Amino acid sequence: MISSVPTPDPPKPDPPTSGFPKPEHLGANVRLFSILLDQLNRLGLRHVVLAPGSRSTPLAVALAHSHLSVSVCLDERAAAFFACGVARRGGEPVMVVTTSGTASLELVPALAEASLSGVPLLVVTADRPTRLKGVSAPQTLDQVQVMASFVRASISLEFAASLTSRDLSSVALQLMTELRGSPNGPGPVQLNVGIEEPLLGAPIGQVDQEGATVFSEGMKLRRPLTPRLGSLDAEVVGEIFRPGRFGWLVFGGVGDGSDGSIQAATELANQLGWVFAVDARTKVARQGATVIHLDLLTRGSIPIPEIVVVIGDFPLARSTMGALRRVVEAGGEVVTLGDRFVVRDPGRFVTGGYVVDVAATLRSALTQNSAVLAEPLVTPEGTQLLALDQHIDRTLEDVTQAEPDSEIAVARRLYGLLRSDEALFSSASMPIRYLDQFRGYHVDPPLVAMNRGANGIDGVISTYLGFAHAQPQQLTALLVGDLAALYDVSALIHLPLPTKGLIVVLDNQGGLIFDQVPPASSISADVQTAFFVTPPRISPASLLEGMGLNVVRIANAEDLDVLVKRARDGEFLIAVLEGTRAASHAALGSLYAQIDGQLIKEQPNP
Ligand SMILES: Cc1ncc(C[n+]2csc(CCOP(=O)(O)OP(=O)(O)O)c2C)c(N)n1
Repeated sequence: MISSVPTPDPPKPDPPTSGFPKPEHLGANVRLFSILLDQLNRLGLRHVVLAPGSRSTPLAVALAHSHLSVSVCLDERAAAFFACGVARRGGEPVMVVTTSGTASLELVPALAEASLSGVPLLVVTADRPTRLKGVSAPQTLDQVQVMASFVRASISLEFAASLTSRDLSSVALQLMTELRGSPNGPGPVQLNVGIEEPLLGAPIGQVDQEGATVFSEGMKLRRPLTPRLGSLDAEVVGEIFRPGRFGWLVFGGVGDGSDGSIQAATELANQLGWVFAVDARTKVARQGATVIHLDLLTRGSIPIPEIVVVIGDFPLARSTMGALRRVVEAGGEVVTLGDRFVVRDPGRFVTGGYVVDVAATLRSALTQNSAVLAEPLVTPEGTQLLALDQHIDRTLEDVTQAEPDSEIAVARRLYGLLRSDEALFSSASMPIRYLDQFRGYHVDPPLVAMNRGANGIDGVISTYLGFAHAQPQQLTALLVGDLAALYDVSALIHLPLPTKGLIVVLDNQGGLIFDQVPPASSISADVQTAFFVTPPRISPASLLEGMGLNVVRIANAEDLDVLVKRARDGEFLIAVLEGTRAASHAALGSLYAQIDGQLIKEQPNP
């Protein structure tokens, strides 16, 4: 289907019948791209985002006649982030198509995000043919080099009559292989296509019958190379998950753990008396041994484990990173397990890492230990941390009940209201910190996601819209700061809007994060405001209202209840909490003081 305006699912126009030739007869270039699309579709491509242009004409025409789902977006930066969002939610590769020149360069921020967070984004950039490179031909620049450090692979093709459907089938296979399973795991890939004039290509019939005119009907489906990982060696598993020592299993950004890793980690932590700690982006209902406030717990002097096994992303919080460093300084281990050949050691203290099938490794540890353990172990450290975690949650509940108009209360309530079939996208900065630190226990939690690869505040709304587009039947919400919202507000002009959507803007008049980072205390208030916080000239609520969107100013967290229900019933709403930086900063300060007080009170005397 085609969506060129911000509506969820505009109808696909009927393919031209009388008066127009069929797409495969429009010209050789259209036919070539149709063959490639067909092959990619057979290998799993379903969705394409197109940014209009001239050099890309045959690609657009082929798309218009394809049976793929196509969204159209003028702004290439937004188009690429949108595609990233669709791919992130759906797990399958998504293609974004641009014309030549600066249009192609606009893809770079989303490519960086896709590269760092392992999203299979296929960027197709139309280009002038090679013979017109370096001779000042208009709208011609190096579109390949600029993307080189972010793509897993880059393929350059010239559309020419000598290309056969067999070649294109092989190119499709190569693209899918790189998108899905190159050694560094899924990630972005570029296809740069040089296109000669006439743009639609030579009239069909005049081209070589052995070449482009051979359509892909009946071609046998081939399979992309797929890396297969196994479990870690039994001996090493036995050494890492040795009963009798205290450890933490720390999961970051693992999603719903559909590979079974979350389930296995829950059971393993329970079996060994370890702590299983998860961030907001790891979807685990509170079961037995799960700690959700590790970032707050590590602010106090809690018992440090002998070993920490980190799966996925490392924590954002300085307090937790400090605690992990102390583990190593005390002679313990911090070990990473992951399914991609990527170095994960942001604090430069990791003592070992393995690229393995994580779920299989955790299950193998469970099996080994169940042979030697008659019943689950109980450790005093594990018991203490779980009790503290629950204590912190009660404090958070009391504080947010008492101050329901705070950003913390709004973030906590939004998370609490959403269900496991729904999703919450978050911007970087304070929104994800609120969710990581203050979200509260949830027996049926939503999927939480963000652009964590590069932590950009650009493209947040676009990615959210793509994330929502991939699951139109379920409500998808966004929690976003005022600057991140304004940065990408044009996405709401160009991209399809969700059928069931809720954007919650925390308008604290600038970047609150800059008050929370250590340099803030040494910078004068004037410089801090003008050079870092940058309060916007326009309030997001008025701007969004002016754009004709359905904006609701909320006064407190409870106002979200009815908005979530309305959005769930099929509306797209924007809720704005208008406050001040000073108030939010003060609320955070007093909450941290209370929690730190609790942690000290709860500690046994040394
Ligand atoms: C593209 C990009 N530019 C700049 C930054 C640096 N940065 C990080 S957070 C932030 C301010 C965010 O403000 P807002 O969205 O209002 O969230 P708040 O800090 O108030 O939670 C900026 C400018 C970034 N991460 N990405």
